Amino acid sequence: MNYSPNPLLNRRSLLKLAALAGGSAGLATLLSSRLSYSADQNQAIAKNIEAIEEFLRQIRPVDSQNLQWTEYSFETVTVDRRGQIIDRRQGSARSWREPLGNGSELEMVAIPGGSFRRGSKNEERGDHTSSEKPENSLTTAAFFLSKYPITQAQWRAIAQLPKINLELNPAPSFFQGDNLPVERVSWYEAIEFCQRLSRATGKDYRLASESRWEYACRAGTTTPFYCGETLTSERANYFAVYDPYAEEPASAYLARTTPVGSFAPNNFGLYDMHGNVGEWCADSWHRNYEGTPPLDGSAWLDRDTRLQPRYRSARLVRGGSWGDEARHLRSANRTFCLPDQHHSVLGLRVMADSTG
Ligand SMILES: [Ca+2]
Repeated sequence: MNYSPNPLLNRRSLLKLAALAGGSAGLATLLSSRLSYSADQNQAIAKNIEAIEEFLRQIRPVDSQNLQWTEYSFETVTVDRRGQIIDRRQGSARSWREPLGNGSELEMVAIPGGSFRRGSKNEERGDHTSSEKPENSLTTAAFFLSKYPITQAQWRAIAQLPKINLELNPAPSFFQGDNLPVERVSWYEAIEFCQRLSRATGKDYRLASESRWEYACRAGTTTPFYCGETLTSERANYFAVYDPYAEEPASAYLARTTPVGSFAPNNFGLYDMHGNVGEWCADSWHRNYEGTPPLDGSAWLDRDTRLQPRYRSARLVRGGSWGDEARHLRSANRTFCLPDQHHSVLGLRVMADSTG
């Protein structure tokens, strides 16, 4: 990283800073903070939820034959429980680029199809509410996922396009910078982004399903993190000064978002899956994997009637953020926010289906 970290902050100054950023620290405390920046337009779009769910169900695969492919190389690392590097590997991945019109472009990575175990084992620390149980086996077809969370330059390009259902603020983020991830966007606004992007490009873009998100994050690994048994601030942007996950020392805390791609990627060549901003997924929140979750990589869209009515509209958020402790960044970790919530810890990444 070519960034100078802030001096270590204690919990008190963190909370003060996070309050300035629009709420309490991290996704984990977001719900208890009862913060909701509902705008009138969000209320209007909430009435349109059937149309949105239809949009999420209907997805035409992008023809992988008609794309301009490039291959890129990267180094991935594996760490032990102390956060020490025990393995370095050269990886490569294939991607294609979608021009967005203002000089920015969207890079989409080919994610191979495959099977995996979703969820966490009892011996994996951090699943305090058993939301990651029971583990289940899934198989997904190949798909495309954006290499990075959506940046502010990308957001601005799409926000300038004509409205479909909802106005988009071209500069909604608390931390400003073209190459920083966009944040303070609601789930409804993330959907509007996908709708405008799809209309402008003629390709169907969606938010990832949580199952594909986890599959893509794990990239073949079964450890708590794609880089192994724990994290340090050299591996991801998160609240590394508090509550170590394993035996790693406390490390630097930046208290802000970082330019996308600042840390080593996973085996699929995806960056910032752990930390930086949490990422909206398409699915409705279900409090665990009991019931009938789809096992083919598609989004679980029906409502969880076991939840209090207030939370039935909640949507999945994955990957943890700059304000979360390591356990909230685990590949299996699940959390949720209400679909009209905006926060400086919340962004998005986009997915497209593939013909193969
Ligand atoms: Ca992330």
